[in-house]
Amino acid sequence: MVVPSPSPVRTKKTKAVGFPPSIFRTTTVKAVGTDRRSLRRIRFLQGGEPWHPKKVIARVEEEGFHFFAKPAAEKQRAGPGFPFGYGSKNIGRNGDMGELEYLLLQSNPLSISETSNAVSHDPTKFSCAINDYIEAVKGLACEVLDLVGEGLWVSDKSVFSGFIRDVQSDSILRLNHYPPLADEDHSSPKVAHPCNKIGFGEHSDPQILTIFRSNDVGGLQISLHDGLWVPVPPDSNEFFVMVGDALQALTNGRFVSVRHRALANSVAKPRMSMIYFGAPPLNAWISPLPEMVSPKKPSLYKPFTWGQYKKAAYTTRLGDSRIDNFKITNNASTCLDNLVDQ
Ligand SMILES: O=C(O)CCC(=O)C(=O)O
Repeated sequence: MVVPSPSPVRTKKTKAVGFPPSIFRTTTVKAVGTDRRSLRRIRFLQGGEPWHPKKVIARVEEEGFHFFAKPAAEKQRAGPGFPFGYGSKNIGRNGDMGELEYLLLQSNPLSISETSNAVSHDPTKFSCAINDYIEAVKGLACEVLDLVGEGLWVSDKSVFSGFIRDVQSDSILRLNHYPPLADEDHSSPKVAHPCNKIGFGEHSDPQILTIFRSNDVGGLQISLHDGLWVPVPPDSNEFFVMVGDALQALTNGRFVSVRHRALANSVAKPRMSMIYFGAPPLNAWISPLPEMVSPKKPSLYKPFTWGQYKKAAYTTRLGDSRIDNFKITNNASTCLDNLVDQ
């Protein structure tokens, strides 16, 4: 379980760590965002004892590397990656490609248990590792979201986390594996030089909140408002928290989803990221909270269900700005109706 430190949220302000407001880094000792600037300490406790996220992380990492090391034909048995399971290079079904392979898992234990049979020779070990990790990062996501609710002074501070805590939540876990790219001539040994090939294309996450972690191989980049790409230094001891499109809509644009991408891996060591996407149930309605709307700041987004948003997202390319299709503009209803009726 993740519990907040007892220090009051608005008295402990620390300067953000160089990232824009839509991405925060957090460890057991530092930093999660409560509003656009303030950071707050989080202690990890389980049954009153310090919780060691490293053990939970290490088990998933071991399972992931073990799976990705298997022969391609064996991995394919856990496919296709859409909507869930093993995928290689294809991202979604609209032609987006990347220099990676991945495992996409629905976050509920029943679905994980089913997938485990195709993924591992020891399905119980695999599903236990995944379930424990999901529980842990879900707790972290909910904690962050409660702090967001507190920081925004909304009447029910658990309004955001409630979507993810719901048993019907559509949250998912993704393990991305970026094998070292072979040198062009396949002869020289691989060297650690920067690579400009795209591993996972530019996009923002559609869900509410993303809890991102990777091993110590770099690749993740975020886009600043002026379009400049900034590398996020890898740190296997930290989680990165990213705002998703649904949180942008719920907060009426007070929090802005972060555009990010991953470069292909050019170093000899494989890169693996583990990404938890905290999402609402499919039938949950998403619209700016009343507290976020005023005559000066009218609602920017038309109400939609998470199922509608997902369906619309599936019809677009990875890099498209999906949330724009739900903006209230003169022709907003036309856009929305076109997308969700397909
Ligand atoms: O693996 C990474 O570093 C980024 C991938 C990503 O953004 C995603 O899976 O949505």
